Amino acid sequence: MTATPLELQDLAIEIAREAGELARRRRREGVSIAASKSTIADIVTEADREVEELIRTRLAAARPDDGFLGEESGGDNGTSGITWVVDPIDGTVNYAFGMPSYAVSIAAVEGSRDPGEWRALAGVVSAPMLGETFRAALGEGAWLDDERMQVTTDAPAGALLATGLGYDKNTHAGDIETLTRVMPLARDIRRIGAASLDLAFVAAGRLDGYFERGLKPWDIAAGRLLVDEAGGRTGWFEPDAFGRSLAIVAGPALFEELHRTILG
Ligand code: LIP
Repeated sequence: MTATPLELQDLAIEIAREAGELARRRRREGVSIAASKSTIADIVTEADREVEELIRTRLAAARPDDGFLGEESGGDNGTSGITWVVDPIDGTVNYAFGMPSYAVSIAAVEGSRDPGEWRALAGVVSAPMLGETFRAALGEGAWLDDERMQVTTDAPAGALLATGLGYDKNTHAGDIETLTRVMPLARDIRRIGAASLDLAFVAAGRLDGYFERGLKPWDIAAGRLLVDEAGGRTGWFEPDAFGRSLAIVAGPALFEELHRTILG
């Protein structure tokens, strides 16, 4: 079943908005933590599971031959060569604490299931509490409502950067040391708590750049296409001693500076 990137994008928008509404409704009714994952701080709520199930069901009905890779329910290989990579609620800790910075992230990719190698065709990041849906289709630009997004190209007062510290306490000292080295480039730092939104905000020029170790494919699948289509650069680099790949995201010049500063 073939489809253009724009058709895939439109399907993702429709499903992401419905999923976002479900997440919002469930949050109003009260959150229950279903389990901890990699560490006690790394949680999954009942809503994460329910929202992923909704997305998976809708995608399977619309495109039964495609593969699926989701944060909560794993994956299966399809036969079409297209895989949907889904984070039902990116920013689960924000969600659980009642913070508005969470988003549904849905991407359609082709080729490998490895984020360093796949080709993204469409990506949507929908933030129900912000009332915003960021979207991109390969070769069609990145958009927020009717506005075409564009990454920043200079930061005369220093770059407004975002980063994240993962859930594993053993990695915090190293990440803080990296942050110390990056600070001379920075105007200030933000920790938004949802990687998909960090990427969407770089695409929209609300942030100049972003870097974080230990992200998962579903955290960044949609957001990377937003940044690429907004004229930025995204890199996914070799894992560190803890097995955590490094994502660097920025406009072209700042990307080089961050790369040099973090990886030497
Ligand atoms: C989270 C990210 C967050 C990052 C965490 C985690 P989740 O995704 O978006 O920014 O620091 O490591 O991956 O678990 O909320 O979907």
